[in-house]
Amino acid sequence: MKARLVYLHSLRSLCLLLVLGLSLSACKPAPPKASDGAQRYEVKGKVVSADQANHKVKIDHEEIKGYMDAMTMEFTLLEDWVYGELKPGAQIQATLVVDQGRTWLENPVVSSVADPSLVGKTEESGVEPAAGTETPDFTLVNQDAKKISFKQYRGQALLLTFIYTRCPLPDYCPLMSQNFVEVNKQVQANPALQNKVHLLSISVDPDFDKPKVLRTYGARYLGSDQAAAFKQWEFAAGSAEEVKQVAQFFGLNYWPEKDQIIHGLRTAIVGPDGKVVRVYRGNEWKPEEVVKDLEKLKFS
Ligand SMILES: [Cu+2]
Repeated sequence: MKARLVYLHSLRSLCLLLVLGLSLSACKPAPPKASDGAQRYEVKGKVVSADQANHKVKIDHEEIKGYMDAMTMEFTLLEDWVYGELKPGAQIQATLVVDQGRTWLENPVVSSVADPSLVGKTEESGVEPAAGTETPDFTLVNQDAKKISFKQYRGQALLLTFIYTRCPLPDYCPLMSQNFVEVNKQVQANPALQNKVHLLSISVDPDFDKPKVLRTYGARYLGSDQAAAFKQWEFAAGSAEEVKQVAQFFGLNYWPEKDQIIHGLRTAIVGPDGKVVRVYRGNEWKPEEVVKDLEKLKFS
């Protein structure tokens, strides 16, 4: 899981670094020429420290398949241009070349994405509303650029969660959306819940997640009959202030960092009476659990 995560982070900065790498290639010291017998391994890990003068970077790396176990060690890295990016905690991915007793890193891809453990920290700080708390009539803007307000869902259960479309962490927003797909499937297949549950994914990145972006994102998760599906499951943002208010109410903290949003996770059921039923923290809740909670609700 961790490997996938680093990989995705790296992909995001790959293009940028390629451009940067090319434009600066004139002043880049040439890495040693590897012989035909050189072996190459993928290294992924976290930068511990970097020493540009000596061209060394200390990396807390994952297992290097076929070469060594996970550990913290120093590697030779000759590309000067990359040192500006090598802040402690940055994610790094590179190819380790082992050639006639010498080793060095090639093709480094660095992402200064905040440490995913930061995301975990945001989980602890927010305070959720207690069950029974009346939900204010928040307003947002959905994927069709239509204003929506929480009151319009009265009479139905509202299952909401927070995401943002560019989220690169598979265990976070993409998982929430995948879970919603599953909940929605079970709800539609359940006569007691069909048409009684409305799903709402709220973006914490309203500057980027305009209606069109949300619509495209939603379409990825909805079935073929999208017109009907968007009626059951909306994707919304709004002004930064509108989003903030909803998030704060549900105890969700988030803040932008570079082109990412550092955020916790909150998923909540608001009952047909507009009162909070339950708030799930983090990413460990299961679709079945939510469906069970939905089944306990009384619909008039
Ligand atoms: Cu996310």
